[in-house]
Amino acid sequence: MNLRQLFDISLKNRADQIALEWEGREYTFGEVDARGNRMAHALRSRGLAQGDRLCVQLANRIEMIDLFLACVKLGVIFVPVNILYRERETSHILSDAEPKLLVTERELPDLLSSTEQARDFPALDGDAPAALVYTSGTTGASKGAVLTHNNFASNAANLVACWQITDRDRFLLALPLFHVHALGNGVHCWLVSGCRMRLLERFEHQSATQQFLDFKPTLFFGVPTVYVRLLETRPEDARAIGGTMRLFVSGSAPLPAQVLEDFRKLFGHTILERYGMSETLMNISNPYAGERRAGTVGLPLPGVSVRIDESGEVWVKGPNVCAGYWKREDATRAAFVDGWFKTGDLATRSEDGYYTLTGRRSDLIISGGFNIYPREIEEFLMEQAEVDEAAVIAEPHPVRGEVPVAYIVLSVPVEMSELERRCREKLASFKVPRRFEVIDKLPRNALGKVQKHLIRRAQSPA
Ligand code: MLC
Repeated sequence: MNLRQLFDISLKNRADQIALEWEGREYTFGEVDARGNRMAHALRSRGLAQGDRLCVQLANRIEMIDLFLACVKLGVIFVPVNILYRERETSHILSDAEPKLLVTERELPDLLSSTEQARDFPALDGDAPAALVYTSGTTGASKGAVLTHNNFASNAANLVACWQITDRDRFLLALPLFHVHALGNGVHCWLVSGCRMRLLERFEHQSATQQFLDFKPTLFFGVPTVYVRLLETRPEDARAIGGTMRLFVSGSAPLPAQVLEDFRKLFGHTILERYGMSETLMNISNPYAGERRAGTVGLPLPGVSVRIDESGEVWVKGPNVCAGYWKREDATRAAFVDGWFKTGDLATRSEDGYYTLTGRRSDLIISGGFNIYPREIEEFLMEQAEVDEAAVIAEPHPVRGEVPVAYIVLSVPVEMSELERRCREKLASFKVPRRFEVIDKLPRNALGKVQKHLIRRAQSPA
């Protein structure tokens, strides 16, 4: 079954039920379907057909859902692009994905004029690619993980079953739709379960309490930074929110055990932590009914095989794992062995099967749930005439989990504020180093490889 047929469970069978709340308006599943059909015809009239790519760089809005549904219906490959990306970051994705069309706010008015609604779409195999999600390895340039209809379908079926999501749920979604957390988990669970979703443009901690009290959701997905922010909620509001809530889920970065504990005291709910990644969607999850164990990510989801190799690295295999990297056979070969995908994450498993993530093989930094590849920032810094060498490392941060800090060796003096200004101009805001520290030289091993752990040790107080 492809995603179009899977989504029809709600789009056709629940046509008169309220599906979506967006900017104070309610839309039925029938209306959501009709919007998707109209958008599909608009894309088709621009020449997009099965297998073509559509890049979309938009903040959360109903048209983002229209575009995703249109792609699913046509078999066009959806390529979401982070709205915080600057031209330097976007241009790589555009040249790699070679889309027929890039949709930003500018292109939208034109696409919304279609009135054609016929559901005359091509037959599609479940193995057809549904999305390319760009993610970097240890190299600076990002690669497109090819996620198929079957990948998304198996992921959604798993989450709906394991987290007991039904059409009685009220789901508040405030995460960005350009990532798999909101798209692969959020939008798919909504359309498969037929629940009611209120979509927000973004999570704003100043207005979050009001959104919860007003919508009275039963279901919420967040990254740890969101839960840290929610700890600022007034106790009486937290009790009211907890009273109508059924399930809080956390993922995309490790949830500190203390946050889980403080959240439980305030809201009366134990956050359910799970583990996934762009290439694999969801792999491991704490149980809905069993023990949600603090500091662990729980047990493998149905159909997902997990093993830990001698070096402690996690490998996964299952219907959720992507088909490979777009046009990158070398990277695909490096990441897969006999159908097993090498995650780059390190973990241990308890006697009773709970997995605990203990670290990462790469020096990936996760800030507020956004992935940062130090190599990309280092390369940018080294392009600056005054900078000889640069190493970017993670520093713990109470709200964002981690933030990037740059250690640089200069050939000519330069103001740090000037370096920061240049970073801000060319890199997404979450990648801009919080601090720049000038050092004499980077510690290297005999092979010339930078020893980042030594910088960290030299900088941390004894
Ligand atoms: C963050 N910013 C945004 C934004 N999110 N800007 C526009 N739209 C968004 N959606 C920018 C802000 O402008 C600001 O930039 C900076 O980020 C911090 O914002 P803040 O207002 O201080 O927010 P804060 O309370 O710290 O919360 C940020 C956040 C956001 C947690 C809401 O970081 C976020 O939505 N993160 C979710 C990322 C995510 O969905 N990851 C999933 C990856 S998928 P400036 O310039 O002022 O610094 C994956 C697989 C898996 O990993 O397993 O899920």
